[in-house]
This record gives sequence, structure tokens and C-alpha cells, in this order.
Amino acid sequence: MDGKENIIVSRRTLLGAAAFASVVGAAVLTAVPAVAEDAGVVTGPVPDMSHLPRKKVKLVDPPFVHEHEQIATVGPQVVEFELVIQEKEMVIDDYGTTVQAMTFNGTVPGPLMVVHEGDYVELTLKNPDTNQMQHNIDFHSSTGALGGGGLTLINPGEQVVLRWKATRPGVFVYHCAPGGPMIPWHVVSGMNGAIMVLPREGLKDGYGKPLKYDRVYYVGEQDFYIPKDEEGNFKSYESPGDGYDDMLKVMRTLTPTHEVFNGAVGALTGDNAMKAAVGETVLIVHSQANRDTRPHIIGGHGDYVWATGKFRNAPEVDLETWHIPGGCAGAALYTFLQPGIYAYVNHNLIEAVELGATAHFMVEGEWNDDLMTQVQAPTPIG
Ligand SMILES: [Cu+2]
Repeated sequence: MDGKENIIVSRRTLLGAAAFASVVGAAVLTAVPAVAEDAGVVTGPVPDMSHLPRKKVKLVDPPFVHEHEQIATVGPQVVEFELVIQEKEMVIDDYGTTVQAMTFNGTVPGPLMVVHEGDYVELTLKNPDTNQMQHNIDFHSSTGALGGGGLTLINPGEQVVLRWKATRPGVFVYHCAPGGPMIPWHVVSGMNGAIMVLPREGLKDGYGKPLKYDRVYYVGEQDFYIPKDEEGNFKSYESPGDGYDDMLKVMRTLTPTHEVFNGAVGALTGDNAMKAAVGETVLIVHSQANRDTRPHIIGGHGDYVWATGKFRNAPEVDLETWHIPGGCAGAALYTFLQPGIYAYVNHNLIEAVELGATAHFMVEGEWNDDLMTQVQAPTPIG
């Protein structure tokens, strides 16, 4: 020990304390020092990483994923990312319903980051002074300090740089977690995303056989809790803080008004459908930071599924529907065998059809009559 012993503070105490500061911040922004001691953590000197190569990644909006290698061709490296927090109004359905969203990089979910096991993730998190709230980031894939949340709490106008080592392969959620009631509120206002930590040698089927994908898509499922007025119409607000009290009441019913993929009803359907071709293998990364979900490809399957997203476990095969617990990301690999439009849904079909949790895959190619054919077209019963 070098005299800088870590101070252990229970998570309960810490979150309670942070909650108070954050609630004050929600109503009237109060400058609260965003320092490591808030998390009961004293970090040591910043380790020298000059011996490792560095790579700067430009993130892209979901459902797309930045270019990356499936099998690492270089040793561990420091991978640099930047996330800019944006508080912004977003339309979430076909009726023009709005939410004063809180976002990483302006999208719900935030972008998918990809690194390899053993890499260091070095994130610059920016909270521009056009925002009103304190924010931070909790990476479920990292270790210590509330997943980094205790070292990244920043006021509007501030930025912070966090580095952590990706020691566990898998897909993992990240989300804002400023403390107390701010945590669920920021998460259900859009502040969540995912990171994929690939094994250095790529994905395997559990028996050593390599698995590769031709395309990868990132579906972030989001529950929204939009308050209604006396007539039953959804209300709109001027700022996130303006709607906080009303939204908290809806949140406490545990019944979302919207359950959507990628920020809005229809964000991944029709012209926005995810594309593929017969014979292509698609990796679908699916996260839900707050509620359980159960993805299903209507007319297809999960060939290899890591439902809880952790690649050191052998994938399950031939699944019809898989369960992703809230606060988790999953990954499913499927090789499309027939052309057409596939609905990709949360197979609570009320959430899929009534609340919005439906996406489409548009798949080109030749139909296989051996797999399915219409032997007789509809005719009167005879
Ligand atoms: Cu936040």
C-alpha cells in the first residue's frame, strides 16, 4: 500500500447521499464538486500506458456499429472513445409524443462500443454547458467505483476522462447513474447504451468452432413513462427537470407508456429496417437497461444465443425466444435462410404491438421452397 487506502463506503449510503445532491440539482442546478471522493474512492497515480498502442474510435449511431476486428490482430491496446451528453427533446411515436430525453451522443440508446478482452477503454465524457443536469457513466463491464460512476460525475460545462480494463468478454450495458432517484429517471429518459468486449480470438460455439458475423446491429430497448393530462393526452415539457415530478409518478406504476427499440416507435421498421441477405450471418446485440425483455425473430431463430451476453459461456442453440434480464445486454447470431421482412420483437406481444417494441429485418435473396411452401392457396373449404 502506498498510503492511499481505498475508502469503503456502502453502495446504499453512497447512492443515498448522491441522491440528495442530484435531486437538488434537478430542481435548481447546484454546482456540486464532481470528485472521486464522492464515490468513496481514492485512486492512485495514473498508470503509464505509453507502452501500449492507442486507437481512437469514431462512434456511429445505432443500430449501426463502428468498424472493428472480430479477431484481434494486435496485442492489447488503449481504445479511445468520446461520448457527449445531450439533453434534447425527442419524438417517440407516430403521434408526436415527446420526451425531454437525456442521451449519450444524442441517440437512444447511446452508441455501441467495441473492444477486445484485455484492451483498455479510455472514455472522454463531456457534459456541455447547454445541459442542465449532472451526469456520469456506469459501465457494467468495468470494475470498481460504481462501474466508473463514482469517478465521472460531471456538471454542465465539465468533462472527465475515465480509463478501465476490459477483463471480461461479453456485451454489457452502460448507463448514467448520478444517484438515488436520478438513476432510474436518467436511464428511462434515454441514458443507456452497450459495449461489446470480444474475446481476442473472436466468438466460439462452445466446442471451439469459430463463429463469425457478416453484419452486426445494435438494438437498444427503451421503456418510457410519459405523463398524461386530465383528458388522457400525453404531456410535453420544456426541460427534463420540468417533467420530473410527473414522470416519477408514472415510473412508480412500473407500467411503461412506450416500449420501443432505438428511441421511438418505428425507428427500425419500414425504411429504417435492418438489412441482410440470405446466407448472411447477423449478430444482434440487444440491451435493456431497466426491464426484462424477450427477443424473438418472427420466422427465424437464434442459431447461437448468449442471452445474458457473456461470451465465456457456451451459447445456447436453436432458440425461439430468449430472455434478457433488465440491466443486461444479450447477443444472438442468426444466419438468414429465407428472404422477406422479418419482425424482430419483444415477445411480450402487447409490448411489441401496442407499445412499440418491434423492429424489421429486410432480407434479400432466393426463397427456399424446401424449407417452406404454400401447397394450396386459400380456397373455399371443399
Ligand atoms: Cu444522466
